[in-house]
Amino acid sequence: MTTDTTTLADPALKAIRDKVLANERLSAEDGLLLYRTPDIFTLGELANIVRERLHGRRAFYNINRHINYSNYCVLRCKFCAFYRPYNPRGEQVPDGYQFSIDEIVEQAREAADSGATEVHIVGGLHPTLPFSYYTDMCRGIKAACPELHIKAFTAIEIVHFTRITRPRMSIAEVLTALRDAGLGSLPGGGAEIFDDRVHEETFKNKVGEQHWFDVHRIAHELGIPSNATMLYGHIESIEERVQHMLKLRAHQDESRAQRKAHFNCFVPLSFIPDGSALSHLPGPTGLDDLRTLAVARLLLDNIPHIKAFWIMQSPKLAQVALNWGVDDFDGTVVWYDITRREGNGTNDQVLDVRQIQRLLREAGCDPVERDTVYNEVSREDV
Ligand code: V47
Repeated sequence: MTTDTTTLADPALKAIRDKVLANERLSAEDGLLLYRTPDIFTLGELANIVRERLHGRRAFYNINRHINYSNYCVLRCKFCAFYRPYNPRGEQVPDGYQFSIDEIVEQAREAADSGATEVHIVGGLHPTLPFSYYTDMCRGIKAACPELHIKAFTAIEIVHFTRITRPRMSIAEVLTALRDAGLGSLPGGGAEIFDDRVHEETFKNKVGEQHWFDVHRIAHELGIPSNATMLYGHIESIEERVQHMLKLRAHQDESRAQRKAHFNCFVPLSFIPDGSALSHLPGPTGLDDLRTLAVARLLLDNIPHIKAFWIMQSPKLAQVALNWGVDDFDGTVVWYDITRREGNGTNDQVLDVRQIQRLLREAGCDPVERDTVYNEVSREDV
Protein backbone atom coordinates (compact mmCIF):
# COMPACT_ATOMS: atom_id res chain seq x y z
CA MET A 1 0.00 0.00 0.00
CA THR A 2 1.37 3.46 -0.88
CA THR A 3 1.21 6.27 1.64
CA ASP A 4 -0.21 9.55 0.42
CA THR A 5 2.14 12.24 1.73
CA THR A 6 0.49 15.17 -0.08
CA THR A 7 0.03 18.15 2.23
CA LEU A 8 -3.44 19.61 1.86
CA ALA A 9 -4.41 23.22 2.56
CA ASP A 10 -7.54 21.85 4.29
CA PRO A 11 -6.48 18.80 6.34
CA ALA A 12 -10.14 17.80 6.65
CA LEU A 13 -9.96 16.74 3.00
CA LYS A 14 -7.34 14.09 3.69
CA ALA A 15 -9.83 11.33 4.53
CA ILE A 16 -11.92 12.19 1.48
CA ARG A 17 -8.88 12.24 -0.76
CA ASP A 18 -7.95 8.77 0.54
CA LYS A 19 -11.44 7.50 -0.27
CA VAL A 20 -11.39 9.02 -3.76
CA LEU A 21 -7.99 7.50 -4.51
CA ALA A 22 -9.22 4.13 -3.23
CA ASN A 23 -12.40 4.49 -5.32
CA GLU A 24 -14.61 4.30 -2.22
CA ARG A 25 -18.07 5.78 -1.91
CA LEU A 26 -18.37 9.20 -0.23
CA SER A 27 -20.92 9.98 2.50
CA ALA A 28 -23.33 12.89 2.98
CA GLU A 29 -20.85 14.39 5.49
CA ASP A 30 -18.10 14.17 2.87
CA GLY A 31 -20.37 15.99 0.43
CA LEU A 32 -20.97 18.80 2.93
CA LEU A 33 -17.28 19.06 3.71
CA LEU A 34 -16.52 19.37 0.01
CA TYR A 35 -19.15 22.08 -0.32
CA ARG A 36 -17.64 24.01 2.61
CA THR A 37 -13.92 23.57 2.10
CA PRO A 38 -11.93 26.71 1.30
CA ASP A 39 -9.49 24.45 -0.60
CA ILE A 40 -11.26 24.65 -3.92
CA PHE A 41 -8.19 23.48 -5.81
CA THR A 42 -8.17 20.10 -4.10
CA LEU A 43 -11.92 19.81 -4.67
CA GLY A 44 -11.43 20.42 -8.41
CA GLU A 45 -8.46 18.07 -8.52
CA LEU A 46 -10.36 15.24 -6.83
CA ALA A 47 -13.33 15.63 -9.15
CA ASN A 48 -10.96 15.67 -12.09
CA ILE A 49 -9.29 12.44 -10.89
CA VAL A 50 -12.68 10.70 -10.97
CA ARG A 51 -13.60 12.26 -14.30
CA GLU A 52 -10.31 11.04 -15.84
CA ARG A 53 -10.69 7.61 -14.30
CA LEU A 54 -14.05 7.29 -16.06
CA HIS A 55 -13.44 9.11 -19.32
CA GLY A 56 -9.76 10.00 -19.69
CA ARG A 57 -9.55 13.35 -21.45
CA ARG A 58 -12.62 12.66 -23.60
CA ALA A 59 -15.27 15.38 -23.45
CA PHE A 60 -18.67 14.68 -24.99
CA TYR A 61 -21.02 16.88 -26.97
CA ASN A 62 -23.85 16.20 -29.38
CA ILE A 63 -25.48 17.85 -32.34
CA ASN A 64 -28.98 18.45 -31.16
CA ARG A 65 -31.88 20.82 -31.23
CA HIS A 66 -34.02 21.69 -28.23
CA ILE A 67 -37.71 22.19 -29.02
CA ASN A 68 -40.05 23.79 -26.49
CA TYR A 69 -43.44 23.00 -28.03
CA SER A 70 -45.50 25.36 -25.86
CA ASN A 71 -44.96 27.70 -22.93
CA TYR A 72 -48.55 27.48 -21.68
CA CYS A 73 -48.58 25.84 -18.27
CA VAL A 74 -51.10 25.14 -15.56
CA LEU A 75 -48.36 25.50 -12.92
CA ARG A 76 -46.87 28.68 -11.44
CA CYS A 77 -43.45 27.57 -10.23
CA LYS A 78 -41.64 30.49 -8.67
CA PHE A 79 -38.29 29.79 -10.30
CA CYS A 80 -39.77 29.63 -13.80
CA ALA A 81 -39.79 32.54 -16.26
CA PHE A 82 -40.91 30.33 -19.14
CA TYR A 83 -44.57 29.62 -18.41
CA ARG A 84 -47.49 31.72 -19.64
CA PRO A 85 -51.02 31.40 -18.27
CA TYR A 86 -53.48 29.93 -20.73
CA ASN A 87 -56.67 31.69 -21.62
CA PRO A 88 -59.30 29.02 -22.29
CA ARG A 89 -61.48 31.50 -24.22
CA GLY A 90 -58.77 31.54 -26.83
CA GLU A 91 -57.79 35.16 -26.31
CA GLN A 92 -54.18 35.79 -27.11
CA VAL A 93 -51.89 35.80 -24.08
CA PRO A 94 -48.83 38.01 -24.62
CA ASP A 95 -45.87 35.81 -25.60
CA GLY A 96 -47.91 32.62 -25.28
CA TYR A 97 -47.34 30.06 -28.03
CA GLN A 98 -47.90 26.48 -29.00
CA PHE A 99 -46.38 24.89 -32.06
CA SER A 100 -48.42 22.71 -34.36
CA ILE A 101 -47.23 19.18 -35.09
CA ASP A 102 -46.25 20.34 -38.60
CA GLU A 103 -44.11 23.13 -37.17
CA ILE A 104 -42.40 20.74 -34.77
CA VAL A 105 -41.76 18.17 -37.48
CA GLU A 106 -40.32 20.94 -39.65
CA GLN A 107 -37.96 22.00 -36.84
CA ALA A 108 -36.89 18.38 -36.40
CA ARG A 109 -36.34 18.03 -40.14
CA GLU A 110 -34.17 21.16 -40.20
CA ALA A 111 -32.19 19.77 -37.29
CA ALA A 112 -31.68 16.40 -38.97
CA ASP A 113 -30.66 18.14 -42.22
CA SER A 114 -27.98 20.04 -40.33
CA GLY A 115 -26.59 16.86 -38.80
CA ALA A 116 -28.47 16.56 -35.51
CA THR A 117 -28.79 13.12 -33.95
CA GLU A 118 -31.22 14.24 -31.23
CA VAL A 119 -34.21 16.46 -30.59
CA HIS A 120 -34.76 17.34 -26.93
CA ILE A 121 -38.42 18.26 -26.51
CA VAL A 122 -40.07 19.69 -23.41
CA GLY A 123 -42.82 22.20 -22.70
CA GLY A 124 -45.23 23.48 -20.09
CA LEU A 125 -48.17 21.45 -18.77
CA HIS A 126 -50.67 22.50 -21.41
CA PRO A 127 -54.25 22.52 -20.11
CA THR A 128 -56.07 21.50 -23.27
CA LEU A 129 -53.81 19.64 -25.70
CA PRO A 130 -54.84 15.94 -25.84
CA PHE A 131 -52.39 13.08 -25.31
CA SER A 132 -52.62 12.34 -29.05
CA TYR A 133 -50.77 15.64 -29.68
CA TYR A 134 -47.68 14.15 -27.99
CA THR A 135 -47.85 10.74 -29.61
CA ASP A 136 -48.55 12.33 -33.02
CA MET A 137 -45.58 14.63 -32.46
CA CYS A 138 -43.27 11.64 -31.91
CA ARG A 139 -44.77 9.70 -34.82
CA GLY A 140 -44.51 12.71 -37.14
CA ILE A 141 -40.85 13.27 -36.27
CA LYS A 142 -39.99 9.59 -36.74
CA ALA A 143 -41.81 9.46 -40.08
CA ALA A 144 -39.86 12.48 -41.33
CA CYS A 145 -36.51 11.67 -39.69
CA PRO A 146 -36.28 8.00 -38.69
CA GLU A 147 -32.69 8.36 -37.48
CA LEU A 148 -33.35 11.17 -35.04
CA HIS A 149 -33.41 10.20 -31.35
CA ILE A 150 -36.36 11.73 -29.53
CA LYS A 151 -35.45 12.65 -25.97
CA ALA A 152 -38.62 14.19 -24.66
CA PHE A 153 -40.94 15.03 -21.78
CA THR A 154 -39.88 15.52 -18.18
CA ALA A 155 -41.32 13.27 -15.50
CA ILE A 156 -43.74 16.11 -14.69
CA GLU A 157 -45.14 16.08 -18.23
CA ILE A 158 -45.46 12.29 -18.12
CA VAL A 159 -47.56 12.51 -14.93
CA HIS A 160 -49.62 15.29 -16.57
CA PHE A 161 -50.32 12.96 -19.52
CA THR A 162 -51.65 10.28 -17.16
CA ARG A 163 -54.10 12.88 -15.83
CA ILE A 164 -55.40 14.12 -19.19
CA THR A 165 -56.17 10.69 -20.64
CA ARG A 166 -59.67 9.19 -20.38
CA PRO A 167 -59.84 6.53 -19.16
CA ARG A 168 -56.81 7.53 -17.18
CA MET A 169 -53.62 5.81 -18.32
CA SER A 170 -50.94 4.67 -15.90
CA ILE A 171 -47.36 5.95 -16.08
CA ALA A 172 -46.31 2.64 -17.66
CA GLU A 173 -49.07 2.91 -20.28
CA VAL A 174 -48.16 6.51 -21.14
CA LEU A 175 -44.47 5.66 -21.45
CA THR A 176 -45.21 2.58 -23.54
CA ALA A 177 -47.50 4.55 -25.88
CA LEU A 178 -44.85 7.24 -26.29
CA ARG A 179 -42.13 4.68 -26.88
CA ASP A 180 -44.28 2.96 -29.50
CA ALA A 181 -44.64 6.38 -31.15
CA GLY A 182 -40.87 6.92 -31.25
CA LEU A 183 -39.73 8.24 -27.86
CA GLY A 184 -36.14 7.16 -27.17
CA SER A 185 -35.33 8.53 -23.73
CA LEU A 186 -36.40 10.94 -21.01
CA PRO A 187 -34.57 14.16 -20.15
CA GLY A 188 -33.86 14.84 -16.50
CA GLY A 189 -35.94 17.98 -15.96
CA GLY A 190 -38.53 18.69 -13.32
CA ALA A 191 -36.55 17.24 -10.41
CA GLU A 192 -35.76 20.68 -8.94
CA ILE A 193 -34.79 19.83 -5.31
CA PHE A 194 -36.12 16.69 -3.67
CA ASP A 195 -37.17 18.30 -0.42
CA ASP A 196 -40.60 19.08 1.07
CA ARG A 197 -39.66 22.55 2.35
CA VAL A 198 -38.28 23.68 -1.01
CA HIS A 199 -41.19 22.04 -2.81
CA GLU A 200 -43.69 23.89 -0.63
CA GLU A 201 -42.00 27.26 -1.10
CA THR A 202 -41.07 27.25 -4.76
CA PHE A 203 -43.06 24.71 -6.78
CA LYS A 204 -45.93 23.78 -4.49
CA ASN A 205 -48.47 22.61 -7.07
CA LYS A 206 -46.04 20.53 -9.08
CA VAL A 207 -45.91 16.80 -8.39
CA GLY A 208 -43.09 16.02 -6.01
CA GLU A 209 -40.20 13.68 -5.61
CA GLN A 210 -42.28 10.50 -5.31
CA HIS A 211 -43.84 10.97 -8.75
CA TRP A 212 -40.53 12.02 -10.32
CA PHE A 213 -38.86 8.84 -9.09
CA ASP A 214 -41.88 6.70 -10.05
CA VAL A 215 -41.62 7.90 -13.64
CA HIS A 216 -37.89 7.26 -13.86
CA ARG A 217 -38.19 3.89 -12.12
CA ILE A 218 -40.89 2.74 -14.53
CA ALA A 219 -38.95 4.13 -17.50
CA HIS A 220 -35.90 2.17 -16.36
CA GLU A 221 -37.99 -0.96 -15.90
CA LEU A 222 -39.25 -0.55 -19.46
CA GLY A 223 -35.69 -0.10 -20.74
CA ILE A 224 -36.04 3.64 -21.41
CA PRO A 225 -32.86 5.45 -20.33
CA SER A 226 -33.06 8.87 -18.72
CA ASN A 227 -31.11 11.72 -17.17
CA ALA A 228 -31.49 13.48 -13.83
CA THR A 229 -31.25 17.15 -12.93
CA MET A 230 -31.02 19.39 -9.88
CA LEU A 231 -32.04 23.04 -9.99
CA TYR A 232 -29.69 24.78 -7.55
CA GLY A 233 -28.87 28.29 -6.39
CA HIS A 234 -32.30 29.55 -5.25
CA ILE A 235 -33.66 28.92 -1.74
CA GLU A 236 -32.22 25.48 -1.08
CA SER A 237 -29.42 24.73 1.39
CA ILE A 238 -26.30 22.72 0.61
CA GLU A 239 -27.63 19.97 2.90
CA GLU A 240 -30.68 19.75 0.64
CA ARG A 241 -28.49 19.60 -2.46
CA VAL A 242 -26.41 16.77 -1.00
CA GLN A 243 -29.55 14.84 -0.01
CA HIS A 244 -30.94 15.36 -3.52
CA MET A 245 -27.83 13.80 -5.04
CA LEU A 246 -27.83 10.90 -2.60
CA LYS A 247 -31.47 10.10 -3.41
CA LEU A 248 -30.48 9.89 -7.07
CA ARG A 249 -27.52 7.70 -6.17
CA ALA A 250 -29.75 5.28 -4.26
CA HIS A 251 -32.20 5.11 -7.18
CA GLN A 252 -29.34 4.51 -9.60
CA ASP A 253 -27.99 1.63 -7.47
CA GLU A 254 -31.39 -0.04 -7.78
CA SER A 255 -31.75 0.66 -11.49
CA ARG A 256 -28.31 -0.70 -12.26
CA ALA A 257 -28.93 -3.83 -10.20
CA GLN A 258 -32.52 -4.63 -11.17
CA ARG A 259 -33.72 -2.66 -14.19
CA LYS A 260 -33.12 -2.56 -17.91
CA ALA A 261 -31.98 1.08 -18.06
CA HIS A 262 -30.62 3.74 -15.73
CA PHE A 263 -29.57 7.40 -15.54
CA ASN A 264 -26.93 8.18 -18.12
CA CYS A 265 -26.15 11.64 -16.97
CA PHE A 266 -26.60 14.09 -14.11
CA VAL A 267 -27.25 17.69 -15.10
CA PRO A 268 -27.00 20.31 -12.36
CA LEU A 269 -29.02 23.31 -13.59
CA SER A 270 -27.74 26.69 -12.44
CA PHE A 271 -30.72 28.84 -11.42
CA ILE A 272 -31.23 31.90 -13.65
CA PRO A 273 -33.44 34.32 -11.67
CA ASP A 274 -34.27 36.80 -14.49
CA GLY A 275 -37.98 37.17 -15.13
CA SER A 276 -39.02 34.65 -12.46
CA ALA A 277 -40.90 35.27 -9.21
CA LEU A 278 -37.53 34.74 -7.50
CA SER A 279 -35.79 37.46 -9.53
CA HIS A 280 -34.74 39.20 -6.31
CA LEU A 281 -32.34 36.32 -5.61
CA PRO A 282 -28.79 36.63 -6.93
CA GLY A 283 -28.48 33.12 -8.38
CA PRO A 284 -25.39 30.97 -7.95
CA THR A 285 -21.89 32.38 -8.42
CA GLY A 286 -19.35 30.83 -10.76
CA LEU A 287 -17.60 29.17 -7.87
CA ASP A 288 -20.87 27.71 -6.62
CA ASP A 289 -21.42 26.29 -10.12
CA LEU A 290 -17.97 24.70 -10.09
CA ARG A 291 -18.35 23.35 -6.57
CA THR A 292 -21.73 21.82 -7.38
CA LEU A 293 -20.48 20.13 -10.53
CA ALA A 294 -17.39 18.82 -8.70
CA VAL A 295 -19.35 17.57 -5.68
CA ALA A 296 -21.79 15.87 -8.07
CA ARG A 297 -18.93 14.04 -9.79
CA LEU A 298 -17.57 12.90 -6.45
CA LEU A 299 -20.85 11.82 -4.83
CA LEU A 300 -22.52 10.26 -7.87
CA ASP A 301 -20.08 7.41 -8.37
CA ASN A 302 -22.70 5.34 -10.21
CA ILE A 303 -23.86 7.92 -12.80
CA PRO A 304 -21.47 7.78 -15.73
CA HIS A 305 -21.69 11.37 -17.01
CA ILE A 306 -21.86 14.84 -15.47
CA LYS A 307 -23.11 17.57 -17.78
CA ALA A 308 -22.51 21.31 -17.62
CA PHE A 309 -25.43 22.63 -19.68
CA TRP A 310 -23.73 25.64 -21.26
CA ILE A 311 -27.08 27.41 -21.70
CA MET A 312 -27.33 27.72 -17.93
CA GLN A 313 -23.73 27.63 -16.68
CA SER A 314 -22.52 29.70 -19.69
CA PRO A 315 -20.07 28.37 -22.30
CA LYS A 316 -17.07 29.83 -20.49
CA LEU A 317 -17.88 28.32 -17.12
CA ALA A 318 -18.90 25.01 -18.68
CA GLN A 319 -15.48 25.00 -20.35
CA VAL A 320 -13.68 25.52 -17.03
CA ALA A 321 -15.85 22.82 -15.47
CA LEU A 322 -14.31 20.25 -17.82
CA ASN A 323 -11.41 20.18 -15.34
CA TRP A 324 -13.79 20.03 -12.36
CA GLY A 325 -15.48 16.70 -12.93
CA VAL A 326 -17.57 17.51 -15.98
CA ASP A 327 -17.27 15.40 -19.13
CA ASP A 328 -20.36 16.48 -21.09
CA PHE A 329 -21.33 19.82 -22.60
CA ASP A 330 -24.80 19.09 -24.06
CA GLY A 331 -24.98 20.23 -27.65
CA THR A 332 -25.63 22.80 -30.31
CA VAL A 333 -29.11 23.51 -28.81
CA VAL A 334 -30.10 26.07 -31.54
CA TRP A 335 -33.29 27.39 -29.89
CA TYR A 336 -34.13 27.52 -26.20
CA ASP A 337 -36.97 29.22 -24.39
CA ILE A 338 -36.84 28.06 -20.76
CA THR A 339 -34.01 30.42 -19.83
CA ARG A 340 -32.48 33.18 -21.94
CA ARG A 341 -29.09 34.18 -20.64
CA GLU A 342 -27.24 33.27 -23.84
CA GLY A 343 -28.28 34.52 -27.27
CA ASN A 344 -28.58 38.17 -26.13
CA GLY A 345 -31.86 37.42 -24.40
CA THR A 346 -33.46 35.79 -27.48
CA ASN A 347 -34.41 32.17 -28.09
CA ASP A 348 -31.60 31.80 -30.62
CA GLN A 349 -29.09 30.15 -28.36
CA VAL A 350 -26.66 28.20 -30.45
CA LEU A 351 -23.06 27.05 -30.51
CA ASP A 352 -21.80 25.45 -33.69
CA VAL A 353 -19.67 22.33 -33.66
CA ARG A 354 -16.47 24.28 -34.30
CA GLN A 355 -17.12 26.55 -31.32
CA ILE A 356 -17.87 23.58 -29.05
CA GLN A 357 -14.79 21.71 -30.21
CA ARG A 358 -12.62 24.79 -29.61
CA LEU A 359 -13.95 25.20 -26.07
CA LEU A 360 -13.32 21.52 -25.34
CA ARG A 361 -9.84 21.43 -26.88
CA GLU A 362 -8.72 24.57 -25.07
CA ALA A 363 -9.68 22.86 -21.82
CA GLY A 364 -7.22 20.09 -22.69
CA CYS A 365 -9.90 17.62 -23.78
CA ASP A 366 -10.44 15.45 -26.82
CA PRO A 367 -13.87 16.41 -28.21
CA VAL A 368 -16.05 13.35 -28.87
CA GLU A 369 -19.36 13.66 -30.66
CA ARG A 370 -21.84 11.32 -29.00
CA ASP A 371 -25.42 10.31 -29.62
CA THR A 372 -28.02 10.59 -26.85
CA VAL A 373 -26.96 7.36 -25.15
CA TYR A 374 -23.25 8.10 -25.43
CA ASN A 375 -22.31 6.01 -28.43
CA GLU A 376 -19.52 7.76 -30.29
CA VAL A 377 -20.62 9.30 -33.60
CA SER A 378 -18.05 9.33 -36.34
CA ARG A 379 -18.64 11.40 -39.43
CA GLU A 380 -16.69 12.93 -42.27
CA ASP A 381 -18.85 15.96 -42.84
CA VAL A 382 -18.32 18.16 -39.80
O1 V47 B 1 -37.35 21.21 -15.62
C1 V47 B 1 -36.68 26.12 -15.11
C2 V47 B 1 -35.23 24.06 -15.11
C3 V47 B 1 -35.48 22.36 -16.60
C4 V47 B 1 -35.19 27.63 -14.67
O2 V47 B 1 -31.63 15.82 -19.43
C5 V47 B 1 -34.55 26.41 -14.78
O3 V47 B 1 -29.86 16.22 -20.63
C6 V47 B 1 -32.53 27.42 -14.36
O4 V47 B 1 -34.16 19.66 -17.59
N1 V47 B 1 -33.10 28.63 -14.21
C7 V47 B 1 -35.50 22.02 -18.07
N2 V47 B 1 -33.22 26.29 -14.64
C8 V47 B 1 -34.10 21.78 -18.60
C9 V47 B 1 -33.61 20.40 -18.37
C10 V47 B 1 -32.42 19.91 -19.10
C11 V47 B 1 -31.60 20.78 -19.77
C12 V47 B 1 -30.50 20.29 -20.47
C13 V47 B 1 -30.25 18.95 -20.54
C14 V47 B 1 -31.09 18.07 -19.87
C15 V47 B 1 -30.84 16.60 -19.98
C16 V47 B 1 -32.18 18.54 -19.14
O5 V47 B 1 -34.96 23.65 -16.43
C17 V47 B 1 -36.78 22.44 -15.89
C18 V47 B 1 -36.37 23.18 -14.63
O6 V47 B 1 -35.84 22.27 -13.71
N3 V47 B 1 -35.51 25.49 -15.04
N4 V47 B 1 -36.50 27.44 -14.89
C19 V47 B 1 -34.43 28.77 -14.35
N5 V47 B 1 -35.00 29.97 -14.19
